[in-house]
Amino acid sequence: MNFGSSELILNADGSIYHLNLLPEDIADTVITVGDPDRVKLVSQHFDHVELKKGKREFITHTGRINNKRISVISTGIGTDNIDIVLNELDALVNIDLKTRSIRDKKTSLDIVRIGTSGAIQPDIPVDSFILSEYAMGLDSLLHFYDSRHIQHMEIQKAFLENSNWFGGLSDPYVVQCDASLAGRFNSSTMQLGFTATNVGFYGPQGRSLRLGLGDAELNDKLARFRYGDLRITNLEMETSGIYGLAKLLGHRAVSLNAIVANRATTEFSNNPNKHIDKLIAYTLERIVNA
Ligand code: R1P
Ligand code: URA
Repeated sequence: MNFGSSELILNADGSIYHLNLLPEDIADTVITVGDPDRVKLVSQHFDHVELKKGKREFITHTGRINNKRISVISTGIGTDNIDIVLNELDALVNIDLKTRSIRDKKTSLDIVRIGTSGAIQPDIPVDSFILSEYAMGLDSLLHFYDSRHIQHMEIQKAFLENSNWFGGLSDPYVVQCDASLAGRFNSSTMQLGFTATNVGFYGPQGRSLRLGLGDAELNDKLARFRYGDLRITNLEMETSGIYGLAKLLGHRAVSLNAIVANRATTEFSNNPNKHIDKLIAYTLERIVNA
C-alpha cells in the first residue's frame, strides 16, 4: 500500500510534515519533553549535538553521550500533540518516505517522557518523582484507534462502576508502560504511579480560577479510586497518549514525572527548575549506564 499525499504529508525537502525531520535525524532512543525550552536543558548534557531542527512547538536535538545516540524532542502540551509526535516518529522509522510504503523490517523506538506533574494524593511530596506504571486517559485519543486489545478493561470497568464518574465524557482508558524499559528507570529515586492524563490544566485538573467546575469532586474521585493496591497518583497531560500509541505502534515507552505540585495539600515546588534538572540528569544517567 502506498500512502497518498494527504495521508502521509512531506515537506519539500522530504521531511515529515510537523516534526520537519528526516529519518536519519532521529536516534532510536527519544526523550520527549513538553516545553520546547527544556530541549536544550537535556541536550546540554550531550558530548556533541549533531542536529538541531524545529517547526512550531516541535524542537528536536540529536546527539551523543559516550557512544549512545539520543534525540530529545518537545511535544508541546497535550495528547492532541502526542498524536502527531508519535505517528510522525513512527513514520520516520517504519515507513519508507520515498516509496510511501510500510517497511518490512520494523524498528522499535525507546520513548522516555520527562515531564512535570501534580500529585493528587496528600502523601506524595512535591519535589519527588513518579514513574507512571499505568496511565488512565481521560482524553479520548486512543478511542480513535483500534485499541481495545491494549486497554485494561477490568480497571476501566471498576473505575466507571465505583467512582461515580460524571457523564458526558469519553470513557477513561487504562494503558501501561513498557515494563522492560521502565525497569531501567526504577530505583529508590522513583515512586511507581498510576498517572491520570487529562485534556487541560485548569478545569480538567480540578482548578477553578473564574469558572465553575463541571464536577468539583473530580480530583477527589480520582484520588479515592482503588483497584487492588493500585491508586491514581498524579495528573498531567501526555502520558496516556504516549503509552497507548507507543504500544499500538510497537515502541517501548515510559513516562517520568517531576512532581511540582500537590493538589491535595495545595503546595507547589519552591524550585521547579532545579527539580526538573534533577530528573533530566537521572534519566540520562540511566539511559547511558543502566
Ligand atoms: C502543563 O503545565 C504541562 O506540564 C506537564 C503537563 O503534562 C503539561 O504538558 O508536562 P510538561 O512539563 O512536560 O509540559
Ligand atoms: N503539570 C500538570 O499537568 N499539572 C500540574 O499540576 C503540574 C504540572
